[in-house]
Amino acid sequence: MHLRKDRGHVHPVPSDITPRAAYEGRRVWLRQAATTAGGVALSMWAGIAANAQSSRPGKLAALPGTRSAVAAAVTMEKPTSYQDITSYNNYYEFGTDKSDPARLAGSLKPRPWTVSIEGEVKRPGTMDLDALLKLAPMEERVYRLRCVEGWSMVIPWVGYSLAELIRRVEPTGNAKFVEFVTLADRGQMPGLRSSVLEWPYIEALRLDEALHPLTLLAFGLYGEVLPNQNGAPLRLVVPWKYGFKSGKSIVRIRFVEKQPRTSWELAAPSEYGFYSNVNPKVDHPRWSQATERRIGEDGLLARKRPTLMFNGYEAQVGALYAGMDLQRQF
Ligand SMILES: Nc1nc2c(c(=O)[nH]1)N[C@H]1C(S)=C(S)[C@@H](COP(=O)(O)O)O[C@H]1N2
Ligand SMILES: [Mo]
Repeated sequence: MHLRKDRGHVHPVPSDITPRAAYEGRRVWLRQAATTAGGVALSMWAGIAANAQSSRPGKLAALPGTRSAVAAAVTMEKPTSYQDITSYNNYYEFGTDKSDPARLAGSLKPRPWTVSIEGEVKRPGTMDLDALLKLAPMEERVYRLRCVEGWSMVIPWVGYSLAELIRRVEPTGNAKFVEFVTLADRGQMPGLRSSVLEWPYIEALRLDEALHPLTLLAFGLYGEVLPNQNGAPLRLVVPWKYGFKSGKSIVRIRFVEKQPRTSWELAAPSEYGFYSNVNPKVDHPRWSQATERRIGEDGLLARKRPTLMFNGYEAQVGALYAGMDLQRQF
């Protein structure tokens, strides 16, 4: 399990994305935030963000993000190491072993890239990656990612709220759900030879979930563009749902009236429901969901962590599910 650096990544150079002054300016801001009034929480936040940035791995093009306006976007937990985040992956288009994506995703070409916006919107069309990178200011958001398999990580993502994009394309009154279709190209993705899932990989959210400010369109992590194995050049991150709701390498976003059939529902409807909210009280049919193992804390003495309702984001997202029976709509 190690990163291959020898395959040609064709990522943007930093100057394509954010003027150097803005990047440098953020460092100054961070220093000030940590030293002037502003309280313990702010300086703690700055400490974490500065950590994430000072340990910028220097492997891919820089993609810095500024402090997120979404308060809950910052957890106080220590980010998982870049090495673990980029070598222990689920990306079935490159194989089903955790080490397959890091080993094989070098064949993914994240540029040029376009995303097609379709369905119930007033402004459908094709958006180029460069336009998407400039659409809204990049923010750093440290979110927990909890996989349905029972492990978790803490990842310093870079991106902006999906709502920024949704507002600009103006959904019609008929748009009730948003479907995310990800790349399925046999030439780039050896895992497509397997029929473990139906390709392309499809995920979907209710429109109000998609509009929630915590729902992130991510373009980077640890201050750099996304490594291929983490879903370059752009992916979804829905922090209160199991990891599989966060589709990688998105090529199509469709606004629809009826609830879409998603890949995991099609593969195993009794195990993976549409909502897939992290919920310690609803077990997977084959295992408990009450606890989780934090990647990087393995070993004999590692304690299991209790899994939190909505992955710890209950205060922010609980209202979206008021009145729903979450045992039935799991
Ligand atoms: N296109 C695509 N997206 C995907 C997957 C996948 O197999 N294909 N796996 C999902 C699952 S199960 C998880 S847990 C997360 C893992 O993201 P990470 O590898 O960046 O930690 O990606 C999700 N997005
Ligand atoms: Mo997962």
